[in-house]
Amino acid sequence: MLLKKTLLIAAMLLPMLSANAHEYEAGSLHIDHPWSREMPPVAPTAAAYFVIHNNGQTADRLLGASTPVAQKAELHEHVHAAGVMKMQQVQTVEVPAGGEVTFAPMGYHIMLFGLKQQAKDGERFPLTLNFEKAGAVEVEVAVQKEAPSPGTHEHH
Ligand SMILES: [Cu+2]
Repeated sequence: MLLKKTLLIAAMLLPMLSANAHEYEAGSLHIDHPWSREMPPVAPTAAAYFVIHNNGQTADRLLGASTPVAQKAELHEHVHAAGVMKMQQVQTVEVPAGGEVTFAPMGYHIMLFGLKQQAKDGERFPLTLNFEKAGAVEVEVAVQKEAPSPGTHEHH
């Protein structure tokens, strides 16, 4: 009976916890709050966002990404061309020494194609980011309805 109650509370807390910021360290890289917007179940693609800080003395480079939930993951950017917004694939994204790169809606993003199913608000899925120097870094992408509010998080 007590165990049942504990499990119930854990199940109630879980969605709240996953809405919180989470972060990852890999060498001199710090990856902040990977997230993805909840999409309709029929949507063929999704996008993942995060911020990469490089606290090191040398630049690193994001070379690609992969996830078991999609057939293909590409690095994309949004570009303005003749007044039209479109997105296109980029081969690599540099993370400058002592700098940061933001993946966010209307900017850089990881585009996921061939999803087996759309994740729902409160769920998480694994994503592996492949860096030139830091190597493969696995993060969990939090699925949420709204973009995370900026500035909830302090950095040095
Ligand atoms: Cu895209």
